[in-house]
Amino acid sequence: MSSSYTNPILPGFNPDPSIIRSGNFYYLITSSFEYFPGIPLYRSTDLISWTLISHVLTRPSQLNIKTVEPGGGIWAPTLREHKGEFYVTAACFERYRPQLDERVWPRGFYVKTNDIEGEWGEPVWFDQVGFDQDLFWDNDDTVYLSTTYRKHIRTEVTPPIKDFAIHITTVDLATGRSTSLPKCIRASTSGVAEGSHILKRNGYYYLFTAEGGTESGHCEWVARSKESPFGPWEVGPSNPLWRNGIGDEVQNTGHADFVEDAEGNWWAVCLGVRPLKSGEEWRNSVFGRETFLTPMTWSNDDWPVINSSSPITLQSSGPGKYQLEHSPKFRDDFTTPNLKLGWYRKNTPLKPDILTTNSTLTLLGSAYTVSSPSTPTLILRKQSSRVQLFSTLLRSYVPNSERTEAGVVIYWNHFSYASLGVRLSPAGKRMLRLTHEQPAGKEVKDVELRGMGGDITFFIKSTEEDYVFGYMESLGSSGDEQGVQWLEPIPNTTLTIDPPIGMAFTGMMMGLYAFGEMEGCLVPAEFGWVEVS
Ligand code: 6LW
Repeated sequence: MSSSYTNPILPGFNPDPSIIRSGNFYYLITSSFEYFPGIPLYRSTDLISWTLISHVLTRPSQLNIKTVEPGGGIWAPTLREHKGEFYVTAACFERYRPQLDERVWPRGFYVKTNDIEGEWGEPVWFDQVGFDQDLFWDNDDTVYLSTTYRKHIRTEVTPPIKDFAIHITTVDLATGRSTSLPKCIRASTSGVAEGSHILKRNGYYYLFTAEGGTESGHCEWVARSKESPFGPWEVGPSNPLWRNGIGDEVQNTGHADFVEDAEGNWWAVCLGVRPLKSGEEWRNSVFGRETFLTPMTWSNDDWPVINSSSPITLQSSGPGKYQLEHSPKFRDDFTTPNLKLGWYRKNTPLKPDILTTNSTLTLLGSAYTVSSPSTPTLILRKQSSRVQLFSTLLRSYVPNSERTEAGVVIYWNHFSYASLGVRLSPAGKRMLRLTHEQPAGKEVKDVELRGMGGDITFFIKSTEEDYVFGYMESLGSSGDEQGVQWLEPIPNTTLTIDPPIGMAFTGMMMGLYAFGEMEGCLVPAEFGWVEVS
C-alpha cells in the first residue's frame, strides 16, 4: 500500500542527514555547525514523524568551538551500528575559510556508545584529513574511512585545479590511525564529490556521493564495485540519481543516506531547500537546508533508483506512509532543572550562564554582544514553520548600565540578525532598542517605554515575507496592559544574507539574549516562559 506524506520530514535547518534502523526504531542525525550541543539525534518508528531525543556531543571534551565563523563547527556526521555499538563520525572546523585552506583542515573523529539513547564517549581522532567522514565495516571486520578533501588534481583544465574528491583508507578504530595510504576513489567532473556513504548489498559495494556542490548544482551519484571499497568502481548507468532544479518547489537536493525498513522497502534521506517564491523569483530559504525523505528501489540489475528518478517534492508518497502535518507548537515554562531539548548556544559555553530555577530562565549576560563570534549569552531555537509566533515574558528587568541589554533575537548568524531588547537611555529611562545587524552595517532604533519596572512580553511574528517584533508592557500592580505594539516589518531577505566570512549553512533561529557590551552584566535577565505557536 502506498500513501502520501509531507516533506521535509525534519523542518528547520537539518542538513546532511545520516540514518540507521536499530531494533524497532530509526535514528537520524544532522549537522549542527557552530551550535552547541552538537549533532541532534532524532528517533522515529515510521520515518515520517521524528522526535529529537538527545545530542551526540554534549560536553566540551567532545566539542569545543570558541570563535567559529558561520558554517564552521560540525559538518556532515555519519551514524552507523556495528556489533551492538553505535558510531558517529564527523569533522569539526574551528576556523572555516571560504576557500577551505588545507592548513586548517580538520582530521575528523568518531565517538561511540553502546546505548544510542544515552551518553556518547570521548572523541577518537583520525590521522586522515577531510570532512564528510563515513565508516564502513566489511564482512571481515576491516574498517574503511572515506572522507572528502582536495588532493585529486584535474589537469585537463588550465590552470590545473584541485577537486573535492573522495579518499579512502583502512583504519584501526581503537587508535584512529590509518592502516593504508589514502586512495582517491571518486572525483567528479563537477569538481566536487563529497558526502560519501558506502553500503554493501547482494555482493556489491555501493559508493554514494553528493556532487556539484551544495547549491543549485547539488545532486547524488552512485558507483559500485564487486571487489573492494578501494575499487575498481563502475559508475552507475543513470547518474545523477535524480535532479531537482531551479524553479522546482524543492531545490539543491543531494547528500543522501539510505535505510531498509522492516518490510524490506528502501528509503533515502537527503538535504534539500524550500526556497521562497516571490513573484517569479526564487529566494533564499529561511530554513537553510532541511531533511527530506524519498522512496528507493533497486533495478533488476541491482542499481539503486531513487524516487523513480523524479525530482523530490513537498508532497511525496511511498509504501505504507501516511500524511502528517508538522506543527511548530512548543512551550517551555522552565520547570525542569535542565533546559528542554531543542535549545542551542552559539559555540561551546565557557561557564554556566544560562540557568533554569523556580520556573525561570535566568540569563547572566556576559561582555559579548549578539554580534560576537565568541560565546554570547544567547539561547536559540530553530525556526521550523514559515508562519509562526514566538513569544516570551521578560520579568521586570531594569538594567543598571547603558551597556546592558536583554531581549529577543531573530538570528541568522553573528553578521545578520535583528534584536529587540531593554536598555537604559542616557537619561536613565528604560527603553527598547531595535538592532538590525547586516554585513553592510548596523541600524539601531530606540523606542520609549512607559514604565520603569514592569514585565514585558515580547513577540516575533514570522510571515512568508518578513519578521515583525511586538511588545506588550505590563505597568505593574494596576494591571494596566497597553496591548501589543508592533514595530516595522523586517523583510526576511535582509537577514538571510551570505556572511562575509564562512558560509550560510544554517537556518533561522529565534531566542533570548543578555549582554553587557564589553563590561560585566550585573542584573540577571529573568524569563518566565517561551512559546511558539
Ligand atoms: C557538508 C558538505 C557540504 O559537509 O556542505 O557542500 C557541508 N557540501 O557535504 C556542510 O553541510
